[in-house]
Amino acid sequence: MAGDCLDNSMKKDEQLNAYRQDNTGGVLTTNNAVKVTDTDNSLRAGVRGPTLLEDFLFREKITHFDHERIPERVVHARGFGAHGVFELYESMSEYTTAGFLQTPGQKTPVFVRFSTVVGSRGSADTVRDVRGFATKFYTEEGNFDLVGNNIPVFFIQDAIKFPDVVHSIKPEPHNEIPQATAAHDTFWDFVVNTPETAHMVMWLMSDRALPRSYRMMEGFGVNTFRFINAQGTARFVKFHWKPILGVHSLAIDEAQKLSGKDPDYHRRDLWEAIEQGNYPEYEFGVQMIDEQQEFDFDFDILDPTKLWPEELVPVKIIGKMTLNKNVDNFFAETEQVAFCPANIVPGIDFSNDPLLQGRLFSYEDTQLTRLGGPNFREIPINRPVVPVHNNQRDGMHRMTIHTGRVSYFPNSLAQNSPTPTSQENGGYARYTEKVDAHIIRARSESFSDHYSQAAMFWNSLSPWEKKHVVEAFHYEAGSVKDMTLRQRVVDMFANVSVDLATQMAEKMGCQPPAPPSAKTIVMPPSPAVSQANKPSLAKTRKVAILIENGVCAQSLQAMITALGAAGVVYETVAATQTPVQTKGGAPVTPDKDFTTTSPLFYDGVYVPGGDHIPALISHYAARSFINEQFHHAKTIGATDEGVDLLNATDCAGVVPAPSSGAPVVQSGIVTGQSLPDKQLFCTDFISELAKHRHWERTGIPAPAPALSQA
Ligand code: HDE
Repeated sequence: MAGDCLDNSMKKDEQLNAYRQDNTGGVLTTNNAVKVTDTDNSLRAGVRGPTLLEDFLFREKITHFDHERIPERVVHARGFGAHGVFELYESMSEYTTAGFLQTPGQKTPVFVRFSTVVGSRGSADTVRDVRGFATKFYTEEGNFDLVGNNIPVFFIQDAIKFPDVVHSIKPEPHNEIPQATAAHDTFWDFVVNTPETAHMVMWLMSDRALPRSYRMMEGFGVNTFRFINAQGTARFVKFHWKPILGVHSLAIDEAQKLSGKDPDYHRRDLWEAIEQGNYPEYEFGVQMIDEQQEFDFDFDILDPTKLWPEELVPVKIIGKMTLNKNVDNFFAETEQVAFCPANIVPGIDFSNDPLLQGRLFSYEDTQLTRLGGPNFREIPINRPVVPVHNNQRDGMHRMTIHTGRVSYFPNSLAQNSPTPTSQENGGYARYTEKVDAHIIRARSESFSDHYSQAAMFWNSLSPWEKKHVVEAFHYEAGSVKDMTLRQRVVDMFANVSVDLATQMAEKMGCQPPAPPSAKTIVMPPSPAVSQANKPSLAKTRKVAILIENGVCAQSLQAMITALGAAGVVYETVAATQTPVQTKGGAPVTPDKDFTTTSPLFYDGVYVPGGDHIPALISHYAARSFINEQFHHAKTIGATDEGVDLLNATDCAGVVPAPSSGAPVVQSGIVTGQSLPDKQLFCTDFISELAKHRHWERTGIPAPAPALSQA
């Protein structure tokens, strides 16, 4: 029995079962369940005559279609969701009474929706943007929504400014251009006039805003919440998700090209990983600060433009979330899911973080319009897994049929039920925080330092991360047409780093930055903010193997076996999809050809030796494949004659001379010649692949691939 309570992982799935419908094998009917004889021809007066208004089959089909769309989310419109389970590692009963955080091993079903913020529903996945990371925990005490982002801070300190920041970054209103990007005047106009944006803009210009995969990004609750324990003791808390695969990003050029080659790149990546059983995993962590320590820091712990450096306030890892099931229906689940930071459970509470306070109002408000009325919590994906009893009634799309005549409280006719309960019996009670203040429209002085943490972020980055930040400013702020604004961007970011601003000025055609004007404090670097310090694994990476007639079967097979054993996904790629004759083995049907795939879709490429290399060298698409992999800093491997292909590309001069004894590795390029132990080569290739990218190689924009210049 106790074991049953611990494992609620399937409870949401079982609940959804009641709503799932498989039409396979069914007879076509109307929504009234009347069987349909013909769904291809309207009812008309004579085969060439007018269509009749009485045709209810036609009317129903068209009317439903006409109303298939609902308003997209005003922000975070483009997203992708998946089901999963959260498992607790250790009891948090010392800190919170939240039921799902009590017993080690306890499992809670979850639904997660990842998103971009700015783009509309049909925009591309790989744009430079913040990513939403929203999780609904279906707990035994009701739904707890952790509606976070992949960046730990936010642009503004007060929610009343949210419409302003969003209007500035969305496409400009007169012509609705540009889509899904900050690279235009209105955004930077807002930034230079709103210094509190500085820290978040630094993160937005960093590689964090170009994730390689939803599986490889951190999540942050951003706002400060509270944990409350059974004794009523409160602690401030921030929530974190840490991906097991580490935090990794795309190159700028790669991300921009991917937007065209595969606008669904992140969706597809997540969908395929789950279908393949490569379930994405994220550890759940909390940072906690005692109420007595509220004022012990150089920053205000309620200010959402500040993070709590992990070196000062360690992240305590308390559980793990595994995403293990794709949705059955995108609209019913991912589009209709409604998250809200106000959805909390006993043991978790809000703080006076002014951004959080405003968010508590906005989500439900926007959902009333988006989901058509006050009953959206009855939509299957939004329903709690525990019963709901109250006196709320009626409204658009009400599903529940309440029996009885009592819909008010207090009452005698139903013995005062449904009845409120005490906190001891699991009732939610707000932390009895003392508030003694004057009503005022003003910001706390403790929120006025906008640059110290922005500088800390910059100072904590590795050299290649800094280089990418400069390149990002170059593209994003360098796209601003108004030169006065551009100069103001340069001058503003001199408050973060004069070195950064000087590099920006050179690239953006501006004057050297004005001396910093803001007062800052020097904070020690925080290694935790740098992606260079995160785990990096080969597992679930994707590799292309270039083949043609004459490819060495032994080398090909050795690599395929090694990649499979390391959990690396691979595809063979050739000029066409006609089976390829191998040297010394059976024919192989290529998984993809140069037209149906792109080097952008792979983390690495391997070129086995064999008699096929002259054919590959003569094929522009094959050379271009290697060039793109090279310029996007990806792992490249070649054995025997395969090395000749590398030397016929931009890699020439950087390719390590292959040795017959052991593989040679240089800047992520691995070569080997007639190796008796092919496993040795594969091991080196895979360990280079695990490094994600070899950024020291980037800087030269990759040439655009042409497909058929033989
Ligand atoms: Fe949101 N945000 N937000 N936000 N937000 C919405 O709610 C809002 C903020 C976040 O996958 C909207 O249902 C205000 C911070 C995510 O469905 C809206 C402020 C963080 C999602 C809204 C913020 C977020 C939203 C639009 C105060 C990270 C997508 C559609 C400045 C902690 C959830 C909707 C999903 C969505 C308001 C700031 C995360 C308009 C007023 C900070 C992940 O209600």
